[in-house]
Formats: sequence, C-alpha cells, structure tokens
Amino acid sequence: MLETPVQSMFNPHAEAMPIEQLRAHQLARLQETVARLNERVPMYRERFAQTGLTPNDLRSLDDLSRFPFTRKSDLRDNYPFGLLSVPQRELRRVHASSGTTGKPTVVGYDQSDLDVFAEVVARSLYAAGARPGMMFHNAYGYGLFTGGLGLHGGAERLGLSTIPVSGGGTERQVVIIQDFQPEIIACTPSYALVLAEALHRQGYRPEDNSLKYAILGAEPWSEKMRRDVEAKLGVKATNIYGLSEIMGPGVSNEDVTEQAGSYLWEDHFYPEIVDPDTGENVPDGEYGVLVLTSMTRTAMPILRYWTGDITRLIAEPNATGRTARRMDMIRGRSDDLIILRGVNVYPSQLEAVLLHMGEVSPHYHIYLSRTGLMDELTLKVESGAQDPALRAEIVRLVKTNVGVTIECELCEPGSLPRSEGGKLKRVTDLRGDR
Ligand code: DLL
Repeated sequence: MLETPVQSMFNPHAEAMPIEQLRAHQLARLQETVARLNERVPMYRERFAQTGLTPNDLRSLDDLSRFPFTRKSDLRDNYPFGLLSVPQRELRRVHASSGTTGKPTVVGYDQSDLDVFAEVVARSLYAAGARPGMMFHNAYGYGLFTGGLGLHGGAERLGLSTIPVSGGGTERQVVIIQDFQPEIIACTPSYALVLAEALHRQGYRPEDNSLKYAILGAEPWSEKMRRDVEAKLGVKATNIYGLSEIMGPGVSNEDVTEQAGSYLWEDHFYPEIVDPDTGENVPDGEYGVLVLTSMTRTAMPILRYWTGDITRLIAEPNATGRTARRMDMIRGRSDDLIILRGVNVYPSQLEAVLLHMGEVSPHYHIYLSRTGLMDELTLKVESGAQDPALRAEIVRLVKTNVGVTIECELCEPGSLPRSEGGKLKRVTDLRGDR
C-alpha cells in the first residue's frame, strides 16, 4: 500500500513545517546561537569584535553571510575543548575526527545535543525506509568516529532492533546477516560491496538475503555505485551525509521513494553554498562549497563551518511533503582530504609521520588505486636506505597515528615529482569512475 506523505516522515510536524515558519524558526535559532557564541566562546567573541560585528547585526537570514567562517584549523587551534560553550562536566559524549595534522578535531555533546542527534538520525533512517521493529545491522565503526554510535542513537529513538556489529570482520558480518535476518544495513558504500561479494561467495543470491534497505555514506559515492550495491545486495540504497563538526551522520538523508538528493534537516542545520574562491553565497541550484551552521547545538555550536564538500542545494518542490531543501551527492572536495575506506586522511597527516622519522626525505607521493573492491593507498617515499624494516615502521606509524593501513614503497632520492613553482600535486588518484 502506498504511504501518504505524513506517514513517510518520522516527525511530520518538523519535516513539513510551512516554509515561512521554517525561515522564522531558523532566524530565531541563528540569533540565539550567535548570541551564545559571543557570550561564551572567546574565539568567536574575538572574531566578531575584529570584524566589528555584534549579535544584533543578524537581523535577517541574509545577514548570516556577513559573519566569519569556521574552519577545521579553528578546531585544531582550540584543541581539545576550547570551543565549548558549556562547562566540560556537562558533556555526555566526545567524538573526534581526523585533523589536517597529527591531532584529531574534537567535538563535545551535552544531553540536549545527543537528543537532537538521535532525532535527526531517526528521521534519516525513516526516510531511508526503516520502520519501528525492523532489525538493523549497523556496520559503521563504534568509537571516536561518529558513525557507529550516531546511527545507534537514532535507531534506538526510532525503535529499531539494533545489531551493533561495528566495522570489519567481514566473515562474521556475513554470518550475522544470515542468522539474524536484518532488513536494514548501514555502512560505507565501499564496504557494502565487500559484504555483497562475501555473501555471494557463500552462495547467497541478492534476492535470498533479508536486507531491504541500505543507508550509505561517510565517503563519496556515485549513482553508478548505487546501482551496483542495489543489484548485488538486493536493496534500495540511500545516501546519508554528515560530519562530526556539525553533529555526525544524519545532517541529511535521501528519501528512499525518490533517491534524488538528501533532505537537510533545516530546523537544526542551516545550509549555505559558497563560491570556493570568493566565499560569496551562490544561489540554490549552483555548485559550490557547503557551509553549515548548527542552530540547536548547546555544548559546541559551530558557525558557518566550511565543510570543503562540493555540492548544490535543490529547492524544487518534492512529492514527499517535506519543506527542507535537499543537497545533491557530494561531487568533490575543495581541499585535499582523502577518504580511504571511510577513514578521513589528509596528506599532511602522512607528511607529519614522515617528518617525524628523520631517516626519510620529505619527498613523498600518494597513489590511490583500487584492487578488487577496496581502495588502496600507496605512499611512495624517497630514501637512501632501501630498508624493509624502515618501510614496515612507516606503515606501523601511519596505522597508529592516522588509523589507516597503507602500502609503502621506498624509492631512489630524486625520483619523485618536484614542484615546478606552482602547487605540488601530492596525490594521484587511479581509482577511476566510481
Ligand atoms: O563521516 C559522519 C558520517 C558517518 C556520515 C556515517 C555518514 C555516515 P567525519 O568523519 O567528520 O563524519 O567526516 C565528514 O566525510 O565532510 C565529507 O567529506 C565526508 N562524507 C560524509 N558523508 C558523505 C557522503 C562522518 N554521504 C566528511 N558523501 C564530510 C560524500 C561524505 N562524502
């Protein structure tokens, strides 16, 4: 039976809020957030003062563009708790994500933030097809990464029977899928393909397994990959987007009946798209960098966060009854972030490991390739000593400090590309179309 629009939403009151009401709600929440930051967070207070702005200067939504961006480096400079706007003892959870150098960027949540987190993830799961009572295989990593616990909180709010399987251990995951019969799975798109292959090897055809819906994100993927996962896993797949600095997973999610852009939960997160070079706002429909403001966070609100993700906003009416805008699939990055098997890696993190070691030259190059289904990163480093122990040590240090398994090749001094005056390209991506 077809669902009416109201039944297709977890929270119709919020998701189908009339547009004028939504815009008024956003302005009021943004004004509260700016006032809170000005009052409680020294970095923001100083920055507003430097630009001559006060919270009273935010009189319309358009005024937001007069306020400064927040960047990843601001979180790093205030590591770990410098951007909190509540006393540290009010934190109920801490997560972290890769920073551009050795230190991660840390985000804190109080109880109210965790409630909002669960609400937006519940909406996301519902939009993806999940309904109370369904069995949910959560293969996002549990830990400092927001994926596992973030999805988990929303699944409990929605009323799913959650299997907190976490990432890795593919053979065990296959057994659990076969025995527990989950209808929903959440993981990275690349891992969904790995699981599909493993199920196939066990003689399972896509139509034999219990899975119906896959909620995929945390790394860039494409329509081609969606078709692949759907065919090989026998599911309907939707895109889930999010980032730790703003909340975690569930900033936006597609509706499974449309699969045409992810609904941004605009009563909690205010989206802008800006030109990557000028930082000026561009109209809905045009591509640029996604900039997000968390409007209802209390422990650590972030103003105009420069996500670095390139996408566009879709404001056209839709058939689901939701009033929020959608965002398109992420098309690329405005910086050099690499997402390897769901883990964020900046070239500068690898560089920091090398610089620390001494025995290798600072000349390196990163090659990304795909063997079978998994992405591989090969770090080529120049070194006079062709010592296998040195190579193993680099692999070990990268695993410990950056959290990813890489390949390393030592090569002759002078053999890697050098800058010819301009920006040196440090990464060669051989993965082709995804
Ligand atoms: O990856 C949160 C998340 C967990 C999202 C689980 C979805 C599912 P971070 O580790 O802070 O948080 O990484 C955030 O990952 O700025 C994007 O570059 C990328 N990213 C996240 N979701 C998508 C997606 C989580 N659906 C960074 N498509 C973001 C493309 C994505 N890129």
